[in-house]
Amino acid sequence: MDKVSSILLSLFLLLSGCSFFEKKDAGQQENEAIVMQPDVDVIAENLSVPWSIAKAGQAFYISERTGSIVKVEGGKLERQPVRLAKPLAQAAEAGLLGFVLDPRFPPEKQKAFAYYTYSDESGGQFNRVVVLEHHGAEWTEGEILLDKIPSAAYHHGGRLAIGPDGLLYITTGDATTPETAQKLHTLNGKILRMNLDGTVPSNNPFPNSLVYSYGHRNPQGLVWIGKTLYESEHGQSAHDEINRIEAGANYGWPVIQGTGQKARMEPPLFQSGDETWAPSGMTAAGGRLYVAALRGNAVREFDLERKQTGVVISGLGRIRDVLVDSEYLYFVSNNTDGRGTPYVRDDKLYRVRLGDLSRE
Ligand SMILES: [Ca+2]
Repeated sequence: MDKVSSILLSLFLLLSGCSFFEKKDAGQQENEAIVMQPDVDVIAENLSVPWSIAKAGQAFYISERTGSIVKVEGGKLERQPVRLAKPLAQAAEAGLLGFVLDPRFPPEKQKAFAYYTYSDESGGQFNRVVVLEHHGAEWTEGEILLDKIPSAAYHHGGRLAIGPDGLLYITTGDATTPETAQKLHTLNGKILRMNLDGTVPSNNPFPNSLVYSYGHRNPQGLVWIGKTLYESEHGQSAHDEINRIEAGANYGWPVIQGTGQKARMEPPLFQSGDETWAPSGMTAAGGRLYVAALRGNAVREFDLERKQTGVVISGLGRIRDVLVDSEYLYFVSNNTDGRGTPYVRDDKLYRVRLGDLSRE
C-alpha cells in the first residue's frame, strides 16, 4: 500500500468510528473484523458457539452450544461447566441451546431453565427442558420439566423465554418432519407454554396441552412488546418469517409459506422472500424488533409501525442472539459454529448504543 492510500485508510477507519482493527495472530484466520458502523464495543471474546444471552444485574450468562455457561462480569470471563444427565448430541445445530434465569431466585441462589439436545443409550436423539441449579462455579441438571421432544439432523428450535405472564415459553422445530408441525398431539413445530414447574397452565389454548401455537418450521426467537408476543423462524429456501403470535393460532408450515394464504392460517408480519436471513434470537426497544441473523450476517431491525426492515449491524459475521438492556443492544456472533469463518478471538459478545443505530 502506498503512503497516500495508507493515510486515507487510516483516516477512513478513524472517521467511520472503527472501534477495533485487529492484527492477525499466528494460525488464525485471514479475516479481520472491520466495523464500519456505530461504535461497537467487545464485551467478551473467545466464546465457543454462544447461543443465548441472559443478564442479571451487571452479569451476563451466555449459553454455549458445546455445554457451558459463560459468566461475564466487570470484564472478567468465567466458563462454568454444565453437568447434564445425558450426553449432548453431536448433530449440526444441536447441543445446549436455550437458557433463561429463573426470575424467582436472587443472583446468589440462582436457578435457570435450559433446553438441550441429547443422545440416549439406544442411539435416539431428543430435546429436553430442564432446571439447572447453580453450585459454586458450575451448573447441574435438576428436575426435567419436559422430555423426549423428538429431534433429528436439523431443526431443533430451542429458544426459552419467560413471558410477561410469568410462564415459560419454548420453541420447538419440526425436526425435519414438516407435517408434524400441523399435528396438535406432537411437540414439534410449536411454541409451547408451561408453568415454571412444568405443568400445563389452566388457560392454555388447548386443554391439557402445552401447545401455545403451531405450524412453525424452526422457530428460534421470542420477544414481547407489552403483552404481544413476536417470534422469528427459519423458512425453507429463504422465506424466513417474523410472526405476531396469538394463542392457539396456526402459522401455516408446511401448508403455506412466504406470501401464501389459507383460511385459518396466520400469514407472517414480515417474510424474507428469496433472501435468507436465518433469524434466531430477538429483542425489542422503542416499538422495534431487533433480530439476530445467521446467514444474513447481521442484526436486522423491524419497524412494526412503518412495516419496514433493514440491517443495523453487519460486518461481524453470523449473529445468534440479541438482548436490549437499558440504552444498549447486546449481541453475540456465531462464527465458530462450523458454518462461518471465525475472526480473531471469535466468538464475541458485543455492545452498541441503541441511539447510534441506523438502518441501512
Ligand atoms: Ca408461517
